[in-house]
Amino acid sequence: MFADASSFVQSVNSTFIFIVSVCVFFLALITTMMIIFVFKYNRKKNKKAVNIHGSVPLEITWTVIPTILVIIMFYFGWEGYTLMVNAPANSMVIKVTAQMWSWKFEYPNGVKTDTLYVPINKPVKVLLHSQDVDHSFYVPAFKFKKDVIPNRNNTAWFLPEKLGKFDVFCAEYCGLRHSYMYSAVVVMKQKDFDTWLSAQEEKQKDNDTTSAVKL
Ligand SMILES: [Cu+2]
Repeated sequence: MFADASSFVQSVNSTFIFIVSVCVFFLALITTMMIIFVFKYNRKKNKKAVNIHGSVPLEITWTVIPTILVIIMFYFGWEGYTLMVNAPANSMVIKVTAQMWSWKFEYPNGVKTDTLYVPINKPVKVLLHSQDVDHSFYVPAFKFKKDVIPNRNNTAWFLPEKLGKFDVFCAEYCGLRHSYMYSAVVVMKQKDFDTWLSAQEEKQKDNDTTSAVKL
């Protein structure tokens, strides 16, 4: 959960921890108060019920504190969101096509793969297309998720900061084999990536020629 596999991980984690801490704090506070009140205002000790008719300081307190807290949560969310939607100009553009029930990735030189390969420390902008129904491109290790909707061209970006192989899931229920719709993103050194990409280009060119000859 805390592995910094992309540049978004830190900010998403700190926002998440902040929200969970606030929730846990209030859960503990309210539960404790409830238990105390159950004993303190027990019917045996307080034979006659008393009504109170509002309290201005109390009303202000429980309006102002939650308002401030949700504004802080909104601020963190908004800041993270604007960062996630604005891809840097030097991003490598990869077309991602989702269909029931697989992913296809297409690189600037036309190479197509089922697994996503990217170089480390280089921003990657994804152009998301769906051929059929709603899907969602989700890389948990990158704290990255974006819906892939038919007839709508969503874009997003991420910056991989750790070498390795990470899961890619579809995070939008898209039919019977939705749970099989997974792939992987492999983060490589720039040099290895360049070698891999040109090798793939050669290979796919060869395949094209062979299939053309067959025809
Ligand atoms: Cu899907």
